[in-house]
Order: sequence, then structure tokens, then C-alpha cells
Amino acid sequence: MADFSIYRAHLKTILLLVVGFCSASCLLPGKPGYGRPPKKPLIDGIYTADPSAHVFDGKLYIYPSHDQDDDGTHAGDADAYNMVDYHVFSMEQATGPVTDHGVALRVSDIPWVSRQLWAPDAAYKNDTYFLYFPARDRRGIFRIGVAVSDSPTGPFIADPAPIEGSFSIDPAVFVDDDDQAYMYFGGLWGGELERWTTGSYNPQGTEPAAGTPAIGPRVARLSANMRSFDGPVKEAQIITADGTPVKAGSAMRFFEGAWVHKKGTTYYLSYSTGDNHTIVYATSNSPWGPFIYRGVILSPVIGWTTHHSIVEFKGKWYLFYHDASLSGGVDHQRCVKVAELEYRQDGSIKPIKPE
Ligand code: FUB
Repeated sequence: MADFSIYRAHLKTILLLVVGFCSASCLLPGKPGYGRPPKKPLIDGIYTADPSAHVFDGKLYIYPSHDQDDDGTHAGDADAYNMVDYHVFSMEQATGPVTDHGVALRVSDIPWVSRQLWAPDAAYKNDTYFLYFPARDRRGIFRIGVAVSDSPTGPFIADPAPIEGSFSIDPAVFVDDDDQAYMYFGGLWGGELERWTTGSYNPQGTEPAAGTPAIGPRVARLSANMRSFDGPVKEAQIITADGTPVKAGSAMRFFEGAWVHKKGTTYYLSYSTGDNHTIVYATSNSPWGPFIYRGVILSPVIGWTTHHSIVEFKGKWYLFYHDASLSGGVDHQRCVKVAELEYRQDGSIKPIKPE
């Protein structure tokens, strides 16, 4: 009879080699390997990105950007991500299934906008739902607008002009326990934040030199009607544990996609590091900051951009994010995904690997 004991002794090694080979062959183009097949997108009927998740009246809603099927002509230039409308989605469970409630707002219905409906957010107050969105105005400069509805799924009616004093991209509205709302916003490069550091628009504005303090996201208090700023726009400073500002050129520097959530008494500011391709976070005991850098939440996904939101739903915390797996790595055709978030005793967030 054949002696299989030598094979049995090496069975574990053989299994590991087989699993390793299968994982590697599942990698999609465009990103360094994390060796796992990509998790199924939450939404696959249309391309979606930049998911802002909220719980309204016990139900989970997602407000994403809507990537276009045929948007490849401007990849990498100032007209990239030329999205023309927003859809709203809802879910009874955080893992799906997802209902598409159709078009909630179109670029052609917004009086001040010329193009590019980028990453939106939503809020609820005074029996009204608010959709906040960045877009280029008629001069081609990014501003932030607001639209209102009596339903979380729209349709939303846009105000005739952008929010006065707003600029750049990626609004995220956080409503504190005392009902005071704050808008965090800003994004570098295509988002133009480095052109606003003097308080007015300077087309020649550039990112600070590496090693000098980085540009932080902006924060402003929203007025009671949620349609204007109540007070000056400030910088939400991000610092390291030793109290020094995070530096330009570092892997911690803010790029775009700010999001603030509160757990207990701690304010968590999370954001994309852009060309470092991570979602990271910093914490503070004030919505104004300064926020102390804490670490990485999400390592690089498939595709160039990474963008997220964090929400508590039915006693658990979730990270909504996007990657470009649905299109096989095409940067401007992304898809929304979700992963459960875990916090440690000290309030730190366990990093998650994208799936
Ligand atoms: O989707 C367009 C832009 O790409 C968003 O505004 C950024 O956050 C990035 O995801």
C-alpha cells in the first residue's frame, strides 16, 4: 500500500500554496494586492461613488455620486468625473438589499451650476431633508449648494445660488447632540482647496511645500435654517500626538472627503489622504478641532480615489466606501461597498482591509 504520510505532513503547506495562488489570481488590475476577491458592490445597476450614509426615521439611506457610463474622455483633467445627477438609495439592513429611488436632483435643474455634481451629503432638520452638493458654478469654480425636500429620497429643489462663502468640494454635514449643525468641506487639486488659502479665489494657489503645515479641511457652523453659514469658515486643524500640525507631503495630510461622526463625547474626523490612497482619522473633544491624528481606517482600494462615510445603525457602526472593482478598475466608474467598523476600548478604530 502506498505511504501517504509524507503528503499528510506537508498538507498544510500545500493548502496554503493553493489558497495563495487562488487569491493572487483573483486580483483586479490597478492596485497592489491584498489577495482577496473583491466583495460584491452594494449597488451594481449604476456606477456609484462617494457614499454618504445616514439613518433617517430608522432606515438607512445612501447619498452617493453617480458615475457616468461614458465619462472617460476627461479622465485626469479638470473636467473628470462629469456627473449629471444624484440618485438616493435606501436599505432596511446595512448589508442590503438596496432600493434605488431614482433621480433626486439633476444638473439641469440647478440654476447656478455649469457641471460636475461631485460628492454630496444629506441632513435632516425642521421636518426637512437637505441635500448638500459641490459643483462648478458658471465661472467654472467649485462651490457648495443646497437643495431641499420633504422626503429623504427627494426630489430635491435646489436653492438658486450656492451657499454664500462656500468653496471647494465634498461637503459633510454633522448635526451635534444639541442640534447645532456644522459643515466640513474641501478637497485639494481638482477640488481647488489650495486656491482658497487667502480667503479669496487665487487660480495660482498651490499646496504648501512638503514639511510645512498641510492645509486642513474647512468647517463652518450652519444657520438654523441649514441653508447658509452662521459665522466664519475656519480651518479644522489636524495635529500629531505631540501637538505639531500634520505636514504637507506626509501620509497623514488631508486631501478630500472629510467626514465627522461622534461616539460618546469624542468627535472623529476621517478623510482621504488622496495620493496616499488611505482613509485615516483624527479625534477631538470639540467639533472645531484641533483633531489629533490617530491612524488608518481603510487601506488602498481598487481605483485612485477613496471616499467614505461612517454611520451607526441598529447598534453597529459601518464604514461605507467605494472602489472601482465593478468596472474592473476604471477610476471614474466606481461602486459603493460597506464594512462593519469596530472600536477598541481606548476609542481607536480597528483598521479594515478593503474587500
Ligand atoms: O467623485 C468625484 C470626486 O472624487 C469626489 O468629490 C472626491 O471625493 C473623489 O471621490
